[in-house]
Amino acid sequence: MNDSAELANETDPLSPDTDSDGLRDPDEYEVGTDPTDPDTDGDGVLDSDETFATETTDEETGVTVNVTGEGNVAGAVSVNTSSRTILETASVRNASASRAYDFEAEANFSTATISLPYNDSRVSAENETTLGAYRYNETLQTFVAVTNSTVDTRNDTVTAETPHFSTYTVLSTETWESRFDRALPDKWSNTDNFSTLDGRKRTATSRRRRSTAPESPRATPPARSRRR
Ligand SMILES: [Ca+2]
Ligand SMILES: [Ca+2]
Ligand SMILES: [Ca+2]
Repeated sequence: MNDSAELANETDPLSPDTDSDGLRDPDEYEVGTDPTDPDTDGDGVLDSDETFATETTDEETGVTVNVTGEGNVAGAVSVNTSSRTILETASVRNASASRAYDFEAEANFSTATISLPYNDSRVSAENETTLGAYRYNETLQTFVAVTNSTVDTRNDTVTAETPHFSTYTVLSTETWESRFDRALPDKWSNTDNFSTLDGRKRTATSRRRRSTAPESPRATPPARSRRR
């Protein structure tokens, strides 16, 4: 905002927070409060402590974020194209219908709704409705489906609600989950299947189990070759 616009709105061009309520002038315009009144709605709660739903669309990625929190949280959100190494794996590439995005917010929020654009040429028409938003799980080191994500096949976006930020992408649920259906040797137990996907190291769970002697005198499982 330039000085003449500030003057037209009776705000001080030298102060980023004219009414000293903790919400900067440009943020006041974003959330619709009065930059010259510290308590716009007169309820005794400062404008900066009021809860607002704010939205931002990242121009470079086309990702839209709608967040609910105190002040202009959307103004504190950043979206960047992710470069996580898991994106290079065949199972992610095969199922992927969008880039992956790293979300960050330099402010607290209660809920966020993210809308991720996808490339519909990456999926067959019958699979398009089964696209889903996936969140990178740091503990499991893989993408996990976000519950209740929705597909807008007209605008080619997948929308999901989340309480916290991480890396998100759009995957074909069918293709992504089919890697679990690959023929595995009968002798594999479920836990073994889980820990060897994508050549990942054994999970923390299995490491913990091994260390709790003398619970099981079982020897280390024999090495298994992985067939693809
Ligand atoms: Ca203010
Ligand atoms: Ca104000
Ligand atoms: Ca108020």
